[in-house]
Formats: sequence, structure tokens, C-alpha cells
Amino acid sequence: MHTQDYIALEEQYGAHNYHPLDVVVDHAEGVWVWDIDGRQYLDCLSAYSALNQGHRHPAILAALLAQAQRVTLTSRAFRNDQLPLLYQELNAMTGYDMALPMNSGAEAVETALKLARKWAYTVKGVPRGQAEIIVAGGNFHGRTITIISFSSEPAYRDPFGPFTPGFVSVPYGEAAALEAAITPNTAAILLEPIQGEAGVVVPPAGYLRATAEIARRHNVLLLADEIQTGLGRTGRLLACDHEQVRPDAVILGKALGGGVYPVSAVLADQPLLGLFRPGEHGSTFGGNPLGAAVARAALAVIRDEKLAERAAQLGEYFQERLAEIPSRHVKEVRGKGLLIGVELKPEAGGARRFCEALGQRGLLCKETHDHVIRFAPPLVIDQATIDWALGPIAEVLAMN
Ligand code: IF1
Repeated sequence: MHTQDYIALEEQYGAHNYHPLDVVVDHAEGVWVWDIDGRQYLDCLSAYSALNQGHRHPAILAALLAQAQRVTLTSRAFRNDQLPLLYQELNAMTGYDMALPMNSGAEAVETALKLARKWAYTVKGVPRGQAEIIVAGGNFHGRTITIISFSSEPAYRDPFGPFTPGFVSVPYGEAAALEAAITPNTAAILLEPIQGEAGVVVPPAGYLRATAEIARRHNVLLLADEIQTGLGRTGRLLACDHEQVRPDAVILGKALGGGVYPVSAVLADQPLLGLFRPGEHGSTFGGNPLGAAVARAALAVIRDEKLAERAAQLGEYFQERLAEIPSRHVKEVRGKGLLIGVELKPEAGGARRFCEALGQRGLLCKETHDHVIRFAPPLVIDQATIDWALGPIAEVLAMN
């Protein structure tokens, strides 16, 4: 079978909810990916930051295989010997008292929203059914009906109503707008520390700090969606750490599963996460021993290989070199750590053709929101590989 055969099968038998680049991946290791014809590519997307530790990290694979030989699934009807250790290790790394494990990012976001509503009714005293949660324009938190209910992107929402009520949207990056939206019924503010999908939008310095202060002053929870920004990506373990902000709840996903298995979680202290009672929330696969063993190894790699520090150093280097590339197409290079967006001018004709041209030169990238090329390689990348990547990137940015 050839590339075109796989593409034809996929188009015929699969739902068309994606528009992937025409690369059929055969295998991968570290920062590298090979297609079925043996062509080699540098992965500059990292599955949207789910591969911070690189493809098939040996320690994570070893944990996966060892656990698969023992037990993979118990459901939460019974206990297993991995989940308690994952809890303890999450606590040691982040300082939060407790965690609640789920599978996908969207499920963990839903978990945090349910938690905030329960807190509003049982602790804050908001009348039942009246809780409001403030979100930011341009957000991306997943694709469930509740989550798309507060998306500002028509493509994610449009034919999928009716929507879940109880959400109020304010412009991202403006603390004053957040404060003005707070009412006595406000339960929480839900934010991404950097908006990934919106095009790597970095808020003004001090925004998170100011938001945390406003939330505290008004007795409103701050929920940080660190699914994409967390676990080292931006140069700190959590992106909120850049401003010494400690949200009431942190939502993790993606790299928590080390690029091999879906694991997500909500972290919070006991007075908040302790509010859930048996039966109020759960998941068949959430907290399963295979996922927990993988997540333990994924966290150990982040800690032992100092991936946050690597992202800080190499990200600064990569961003500086990108900014030096002369190109009439580039409007701005921005980001934190190894979450980098290159925004093109509207006249450039969209980022997609640049991503396709990069693909032909051995770099896998994905456009975000038409005009931004995202560079987010695995955090295990080294400087020499970044130097190599800058060649094809400069070539492509010099195109007409
Ligand atoms: C897709 C984007 C990235 C996320 C944040 C929650 C979730 C995500 C901050 C949900 C997921 C994804 C999912 C993937 C593409 C992708 C994405 F371009 F759509 F916006 F990363 F930038 N919070 N992000 O970024 O996590 O339920 O998917 O595990 O939906 O096509 P999930």
C-alpha cells in the first residue's frame, strides 16, 4: 500500500472531521518521525504538546509494558497499586493536596467545571442552578457540548446547539473586563495561561497575577487549563509559575500521558477537591493502573530530564533565531519556552501552504487559525536539531 491508498481509505471510511497533512506516519522516536516511504521528519507539533517527553521515551514505554504484563484495568470499583503512587507524586511535584484522574483533556475540564459549580452551591452559597463561570474569548478547552457552549469560534459551535447555560465570556488579557463580569453568582474564572489554539496568544505580563488577585478578592475560584501549557512546555512546570500564581485548580492532560496513553487530571487542595462524594463523578478508564503507571513515568521524565529548564533555554534560543530570519511574511514571533507561534501577515496567503512546504523539507508543523505557524517540538530536542530546523524554516519564509 502507498500513501495515496491509505489516504483514500481514510477519506472513504472515516469521518471528515480533520484536514491532516498528507504524511502517513510509520514510526517515530524522540523528536523524529518517519513516513511509510522512509522519509524522515522533525516533529514540530508534538501532538499539540502531548509529546513533551518525545516519541516512545524508553522509560515511559518500559512502564507501559511492565504494567501491561500485570493489570491494565480495574475500574474504580476496585483499587489498584499505581493510582495512589501517582497521587503522591503529583502532590510532591505540584504541591496540590489532591488529584482526580480522567482520560481526555475535555473530560478534565468538565470535571473542574462541575467542581466549581458544586463549590459555588455548597460553600459560597450561590442559589442552586444560578452559578456563572467566566471564560475568555478565543478560548479552547475541548469539544464537548458544554465546552463548545462557551467557545467564541463559530466552526466549533455553529450547528451543535442548544448550548449549556451559565458561562460569560470576556476579552482575553484584560483583567479589568474580568473583574467587571463578576457577580454574586460567579463561581469561577476558567483560563488558559497562554491560548494555544487561538494562535499562541501570550497575555500581557501581570495578567495572571491580577486575575488571581481579583478572584481571591471576590471569592471566586481560578481554574487554570494547563493541558497544553503545563508539564514543562513553557519553560516552567506550570505556565502559571511564571507569575507565581497558584490557581485553585489546575487541569492537566496531554503530556501527562507521556505521548502513549490518554491521562488527564484535575489538581486542587482538599477543601475544594474534597467536595466530591462517591457517585457524583467518575469514568470507567480514569485512574486505571496502566494510565497511572504511564503518568508516573511521564512525570519522572519531566522531573529527571529537567524538561522545563530545557524548554526555557532552548525556547529562548529558538525564538531569538526565528526572529532574526528576514522575511516579508512574518508579522510577529511570540511564545514562551517551546510553545512558539510565528504569525504571518494577512497578505502571506495563510500558514497552511508554509506548513506544506515545511513538510516537503522534513519538518512537521501545523497552522493554527489561518495565519500562525506553531513550533512546539518535543522538549527533549537539542540545540543542533533546532539549528538544522532553522534552515528549512528560513527557506520557506523566503518563498513568494
Ligand atoms: C483537537 C487545537 C491545540 C487544549 C486545551 C483542553 C483541550 C485542548 C488548552 C482538550 C486540546 C487540542 C485537541 C486537538 C487539537 C488541539 C489544539 F488546535 F485545537 F486548539 F492543542 F491547540 N484544553 N487541544 O489545547 O483536550 O480533550 O483533546 O484531550 O481537538 O483537534 P482533549
